Amino acid sequence: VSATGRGEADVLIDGETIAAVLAPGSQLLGTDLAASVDTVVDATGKYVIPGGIDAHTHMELPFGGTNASDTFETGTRAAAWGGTTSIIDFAVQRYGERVQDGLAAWHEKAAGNCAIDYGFHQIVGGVDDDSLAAMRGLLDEGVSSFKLFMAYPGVFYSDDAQVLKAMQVSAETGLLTMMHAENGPAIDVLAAQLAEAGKKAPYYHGIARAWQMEEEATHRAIMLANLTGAPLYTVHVSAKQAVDQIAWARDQGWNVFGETCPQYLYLSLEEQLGAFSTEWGQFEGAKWVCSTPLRSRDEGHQHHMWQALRTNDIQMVSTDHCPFCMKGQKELGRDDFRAIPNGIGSVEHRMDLMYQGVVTGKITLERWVELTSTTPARMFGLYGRKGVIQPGADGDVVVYDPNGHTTISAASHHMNMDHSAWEGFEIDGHVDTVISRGKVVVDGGVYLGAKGDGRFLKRGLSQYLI
Ligand code: DUC
Ligand code: ZN
Ligand code: ZN
Repeated sequence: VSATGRGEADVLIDGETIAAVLAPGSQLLGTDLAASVDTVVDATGKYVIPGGIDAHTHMELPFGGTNASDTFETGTRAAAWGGTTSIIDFAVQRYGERVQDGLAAWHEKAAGNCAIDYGFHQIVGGVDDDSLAAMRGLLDEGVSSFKLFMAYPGVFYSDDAQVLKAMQVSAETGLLTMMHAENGPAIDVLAAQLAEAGKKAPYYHGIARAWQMEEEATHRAIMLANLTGAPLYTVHVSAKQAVDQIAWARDQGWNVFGETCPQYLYLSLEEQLGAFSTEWGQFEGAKWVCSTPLRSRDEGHQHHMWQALRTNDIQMVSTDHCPFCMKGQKELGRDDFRAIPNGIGSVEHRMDLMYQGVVTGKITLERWVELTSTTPARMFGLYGRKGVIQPGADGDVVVYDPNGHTTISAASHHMNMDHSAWEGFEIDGHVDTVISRGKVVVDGGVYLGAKGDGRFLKRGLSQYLI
């Protein structure tokens, strides 16, 4: 299955690279193919797809007074288990640090530790003359996108003047501007007022981060991008009103794109009320505290988001994998939702969760591949090497069994988390075999990968711009 169609074929991988895609039973150089190769993976009755690309992860992110609980080693291993063979993680520059130092620190964390290939976006948390100059050198480092935050004052936040200046560099260099679009200063006032009124349970995280805060910031980002000529990619879109802003901008013909995450397609704010427990508002809701927040089930965001995936108003699904354990991490906010580290871990489940959209008739098989692999490759300058099964591409291939079955649970997942935001979710389908640059890393429930197999991906400019 590719983004453009489906058919029966044999895939020949030579070393790390796809050598040929052949009609079934083909002869190669006069020999019977199956008899002349070292390893045969029988995919009869199963789907053969390009390895997943998760373009939004946060391994080891220092955040909320702690570090995201997956290291590059544990997080990329879990990704491999789930049929993802490349990640793009976010290197972080904080205010007062140099961009070059932030990027170097991320190389140090990842090098020699990854099970699968990895690239970086650059978070620029302190836009000033020095960082603007450094951004002009990012493409030479193989980093073709940077992320700004309109949220998190005092942590990663950029004000409008900083956003404007960074976008001017984006327009000049072709680097893609990725935006966390929420009005942080207004959210922080609302959050403080809720806490002051004694409303401190996890649920109020989602109340403070109202959809108006996402719609407004998305619109502002779009207008600043249009003014400067910067291409804009809005991360983790959750509100239907933000989707509409992106759709409107795209209707103008502008280079505006949007990504959503599985949590916004399946989970809702009501989870934070303790929908899976008996007592409303109890702390279990902290498992689902992420930003942008889960939206209210009754407001129709999920239905709208699935529609947007069909119409290409939203182009990609990444996880925003940012795992924290309940014990010692999420529980930092037991007395106040503002101290709960924000994030959900899903890097292992994205391919399975999005396949449920195929099972339930919301998207086609081809769209599943496009949303999870081919578009991420095109969007972030990896296409040809990644995101497609064709001669010359890296041998990143997943065999997916549509008749398999999985129940998601913290007891069996491979992420370094003591709980799962998806506990008990029933998955129709199963990742059977995962091949990463020609090496079988997952084989029917057996892990054969190794730390250090993954290499840094130098990325080129986005191939998705008009
Ligand atoms: N959102 C999260 O949920 N976690 C990390 C950062 C972010 O923007
Ligand atoms: Zn973000
Ligand atoms: Zn993120």
